[in-house]
Amino acid sequence: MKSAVTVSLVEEARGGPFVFWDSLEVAFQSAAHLGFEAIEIFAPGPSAIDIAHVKQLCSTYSLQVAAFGTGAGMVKHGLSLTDADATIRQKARDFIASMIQVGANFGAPAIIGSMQGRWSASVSRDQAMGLLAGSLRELGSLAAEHSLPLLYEPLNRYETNLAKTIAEGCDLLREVQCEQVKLLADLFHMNIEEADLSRSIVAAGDRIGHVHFVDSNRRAAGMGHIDFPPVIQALREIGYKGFLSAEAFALPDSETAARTTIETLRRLVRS
Ligand code: LER
Ligand code: MN
Repeated sequence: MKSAVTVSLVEEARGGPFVFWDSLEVAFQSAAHLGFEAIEIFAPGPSAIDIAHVKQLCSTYSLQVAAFGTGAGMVKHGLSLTDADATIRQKARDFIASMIQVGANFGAPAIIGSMQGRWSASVSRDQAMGLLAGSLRELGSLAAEHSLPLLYEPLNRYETNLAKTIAEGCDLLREVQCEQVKLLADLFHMNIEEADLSRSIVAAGDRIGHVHFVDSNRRAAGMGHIDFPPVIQALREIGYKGFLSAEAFALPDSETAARTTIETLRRLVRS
């Protein structure tokens, strides 16, 4: 398992669950100094990523890009894959497709979290699940062309009413029928929705492709009450080799949140 830490470049998301905020340079420098292996980038959109510059940072600081978040499509532009309006759904797919193409420069997958949207009075649950499955299939094939996974993230009940648990995510992936699409297990959302974090991870097995590593209160791992050893044990049991990526509030500040995460990780991986 590899360590990663998030950076947000999206001003509209300020105060959200990202560790670094101020610039890519600061995030890369601090992450490298603390001993992280990768950075996960939450960017305003494809054009906000200067590919040559990010490649230069990766090489200067010997860091990988773990993944690219696509939630800015929702936060900045109000796009979602399950919107009632077909034009908005198409723009949502185009936005994610261009983030997949940006990620391909770094071998980094795109994450579909808040861009999944929700069902509503104008789009029934069945319709929304069908639209989501279709988009995941289409975008999963694009990711496959770049030999990348595509990460789908179940979210807690306050953020979506589509797939909220890892098991519901697995049901959805069975319908999608595209091996490229993997689940993102965010421990904060799981702490709200799952009966047992470790059992859910073991049941999903190799469907899990990424982990948002964070505590119960969405602060850095070690600042809340998740019992991490059984979670790490479950990930070992399924042979998980991907990233444990710190998607947590910058509390009390970015540096402390990042340091606490890496210290918790080292303790867990050593034991
Ligand atoms: C949103 O709550 C979240 O966890 C993000 O990773 C989704 O884009
Ligand atoms: Mn997350």
